[in-house]
Amino acid sequence: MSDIHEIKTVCPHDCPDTCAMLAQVQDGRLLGVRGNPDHPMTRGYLCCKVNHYEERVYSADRVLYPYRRVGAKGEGRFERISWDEALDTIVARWKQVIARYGPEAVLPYSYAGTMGIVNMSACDGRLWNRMGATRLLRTICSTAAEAGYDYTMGWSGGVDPESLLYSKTIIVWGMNPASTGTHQMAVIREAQKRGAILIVIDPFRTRTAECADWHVHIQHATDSALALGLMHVLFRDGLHDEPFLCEHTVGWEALRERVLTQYPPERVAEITGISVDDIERLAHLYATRRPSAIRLGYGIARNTNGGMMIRTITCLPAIIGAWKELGGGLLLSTSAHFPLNMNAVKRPDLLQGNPRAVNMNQLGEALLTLNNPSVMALYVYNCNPAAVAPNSNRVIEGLLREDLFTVVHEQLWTDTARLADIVLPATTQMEHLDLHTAYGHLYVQLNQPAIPPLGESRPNWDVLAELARRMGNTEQCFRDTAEDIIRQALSTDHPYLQGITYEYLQEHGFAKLRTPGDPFAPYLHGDMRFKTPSGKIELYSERAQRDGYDPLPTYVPAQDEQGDARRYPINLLSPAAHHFLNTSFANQERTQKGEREPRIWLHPRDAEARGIRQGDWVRAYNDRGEVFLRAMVSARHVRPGVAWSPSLWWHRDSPGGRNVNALTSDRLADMGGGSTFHTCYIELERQDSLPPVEK
Ligand SMILES: Nc1nc2c(c(=O)[nH]1)N[C@H]1C(S)=C(S)[C@@H](COP(=O)(O)OP(=O)(O)OC[C@H]3O[C@@H](n4cnc5c(=O)[nH]c(N)nc54)[C@H](O)[C@@H]3O)O[C@H]1N2
Ligand SMILES: Nc1nc2c(c(=O)[nH]1)N[C@H]1C(S)=C(S)[C@@H](COP(=O)(O)OP(=O)(O)OC[C@H]3O[C@@H](n4cnc5c(=O)[nH]c(N)nc54)[C@H](O)[C@@H]3O)O[C@H]1N2
Ligand SMILES: [Mo]
Repeated sequence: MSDIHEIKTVCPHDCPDTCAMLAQVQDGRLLGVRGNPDHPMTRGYLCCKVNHYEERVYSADRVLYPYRRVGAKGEGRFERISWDEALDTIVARWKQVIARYGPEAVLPYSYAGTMGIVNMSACDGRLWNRMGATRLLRTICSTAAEAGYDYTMGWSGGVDPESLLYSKTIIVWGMNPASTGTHQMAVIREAQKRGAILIVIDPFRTRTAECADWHVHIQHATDSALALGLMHVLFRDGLHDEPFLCEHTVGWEALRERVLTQYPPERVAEITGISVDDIERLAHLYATRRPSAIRLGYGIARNTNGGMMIRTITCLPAIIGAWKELGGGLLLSTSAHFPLNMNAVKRPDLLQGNPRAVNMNQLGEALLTLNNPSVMALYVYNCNPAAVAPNSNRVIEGLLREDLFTVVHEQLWTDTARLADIVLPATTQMEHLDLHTAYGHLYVQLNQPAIPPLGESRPNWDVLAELARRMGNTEQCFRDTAEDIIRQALSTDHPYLQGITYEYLQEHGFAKLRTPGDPFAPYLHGDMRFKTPSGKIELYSERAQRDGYDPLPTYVPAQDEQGDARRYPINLLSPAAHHFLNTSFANQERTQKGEREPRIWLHPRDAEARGIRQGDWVRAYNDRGEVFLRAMVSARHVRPGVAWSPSLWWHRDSPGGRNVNALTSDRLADMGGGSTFHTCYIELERQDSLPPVEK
C-alpha cells in the first residue's frame, strides 16, 4: 500500500459556504475528507452532509455505466450499453428532432448540482447557444431575490460575510444558516461572543432562531410590512441618516411619506403578528446598536410576493446609512464580486437568433402543453427535476410522455434518472477538475481531481463537448479541456484577480479576491456608486415602475393560485433540511437517520382541530397532490395556520411515492420568474395506515 496523501478539493454543492476540502487518498481510493484549516471561512470543518463524502462517492446508488431504458417509461428497467452506443443514439435522435421540429424542440434542463465554472457554467452556455435550443430560465432558486435586490441596489455584491465579525446587531432574515450555511453561522456565533446580538426573523423556530438573542416569530410572507413599519419608526423618531439619504439614494422623501402615512406600527402589528412594542424596539436596536448588518436569505423570496419583500428589506440599510460601516450593510450574495471572464466561459456570441425560453419552475407545463414545437428531447444534468421542481405530479406526467426522448447525466439513480431513456454516468467532484467562486464568501478555488473516475463515469463538459463535436460543430471551443476553460475564466486584468493564476491556485488551492479592504465592505472601501440606473440606491425606482411594479416598496399579501384559503387553510413552508442539500445526500443512510422521516411541524390548534397528535402520520393534500408526513406538534415552532416540512426526500423514499413537491405550486413569484415553494396552501388529515414506500 502506498502512503495516504491529501488533495485540495472544493465542495461543489449549491451552498453559500463553498468549502475548501482536503481529500485523503490512498491507492486511488478516497478514504475521507476534512475541511481545510487554512481557509478562513471553512476553518477546518465540514458540515454534516459532506464530512463523509466517501459515502456519496461510493454509494450503492452511483450510476457507473451508460444505460438504455428497456421496460416501459418509469418502470425503472435499464440495460447497460457502451458510451459509443449511447452517444450515437443521442446524436441520431437529436438530428432527427432538429430536422423535423427545429432546434427549439431540444430543451436542456440543469441547475447547480455542481457549481463549477467548467461543469456548470460552460455546460450551460456553449452547446445550447450553438444549437439554438430552447433557453432554460434558471429561476428555481435565486432570481426573484436577485430581481428585488437589483431594483434597490443594482446587481452588486453585498458585504463580505467575514465583516459580520464587526457587527453589533445582526439580523438574519429569512435564512437558516445554522443549516444552510454553517460557516456563515460560525462567524455570527463568534460575533455574538464579541457582544453582537443576533435577531432572527422567521415564521419557524429554526436552528438559527434557537441560537438567537431574539426570535421575531413573524407571520409568514408579511416581511415587507414589517420592514415598512420599521422605516416608519426610523423616520418618525429621527433615527434616519439624512446626509446619507440625500447623497446616495433616490426618492427617500417619497418613501418617508409612504411609510409615515400607510405603515404605522399598529397596522403593521396586525399584519405581521409582531407587537407594536417589538416593532419599536427592533427599529431602535437596528438604528442605534451599530454597526448593524442584515443577512438576507433566499427562503423568503420563494413566495408569490417574494421579490417585493427582498426589494423592501434591502432598502433598510440605506435609511440608517449602515453601508458606511465595517460590520454594517446587508448580504444576500457575494457572487457579483467575482470578475471572471464569463463570456469566454459561456460563449453567448455563439447564439444566433432568439430561441424561446422555458421557465424551469414550469417544466411540467412545458412538457405537457408547449407546441410549435413541443419539447421532443430533454437533456438533464446537474439537477433532479422530478423531485425538486414544484408541482411534481405534472413534471412526472410530462417525463412519462412516450414521445419524449430524455437523457439524464447523473451521479446517482435519482427519481429523474429512473424516468430517462438514456442514463449517462457522471463523475463526482473527487474525479474531475474545476474552478469555483462562491455566493457566501470571496475566495476563488481550484478543485483538483483526487481519484480516477469510478466505472465509466465522465464529467459534464467532456460529454457535452463530445456531443457538440459529434453534432458537427467544429469551433475550437468544443475542443477546450477543463484546464483551458479555467484559464479562460481567469483571463481578465481586473485588479481583484491580480496574481490569481491557474498555477497559483494549483499550489494554494484558494485565493481571496484582492479587494481594496479585507474584510471587504464594498461601499466603505469602494466609492458608493451603485449599479442602478441612477448610480444611487433607488428607494424610488423608475425602472420598477416601467416593469409594472409600484415604484416604492410596498406590502402585497402572498396568494397561492388555488385561491381558496378556506378549503386549504394551512400554508406549508418546505425549506432546506439540515442533513440534505435539496435532494443531494437524501439517499444516504447517515443523513436519512439525521432527518428521521418526512416530517411536518404544525401548531397544536391546527392539530387538535383535526384530531392529530404528536407522532401521528398525516396526509397533507391539495388540488395538486398528496404526501404523507409524520406530525410534529409544537406551538414553539410555528404559528397557527402555518406548517413547516424540511425538504427534500426522494420520491423513492417517501411513503406514497411523493415528496412535498407534489403539493407545491408552479406559479411564479412577482419578480424574476422565481419559484414560490413557500406559498402553498394545504389541508391535513390524520392517517391511520400508511401507503408503502415503493423501492
Ligand atoms: N442543509 C442544507 N443547506 C443548504 C440547502 C439544503 O437543502 N440543505 N440548500 C442550499 C440552497 S440551494 C439554497 S438556495 C440555500 C437556501 O438557504 P436559505 O437562504 O436559508 O433558504 P431556505 O432554507 O429555503 O429558507 C430559510 C428560511 O426562510 C424562512 N421563510 C420562508 N418564508 C418566509 C417568509 O415569508 N418570511 C421570512 N422571514 N422567512 C421565511 C423559512 O422558514 C426558513 O427557515 O441553502 C443552501 N444550503
Ligand atoms: N419544496 C422545495 N423544493 C425545492 C426547494 C425548497 O426549498 N423547497 N429548493 C429549491 C432550490 S433553492 C434549488 S437550488 C433546487 C435545487 O435542485 P437541484 O439543482 O436539482 O439540486 P439537488 O437536489 O441537489 O440535485 C442536483 C443533482 O445533480 C447531480 N450532480 C451533482 N454533481 C453533478 C455533476 O457534476 N454532473 C452531473 N451530471 N450531475 C451532478 C446530483 O447527483 C443531484 O442529483 O431545488 C428547489 N426545490
Ligand atoms: Mo437554491
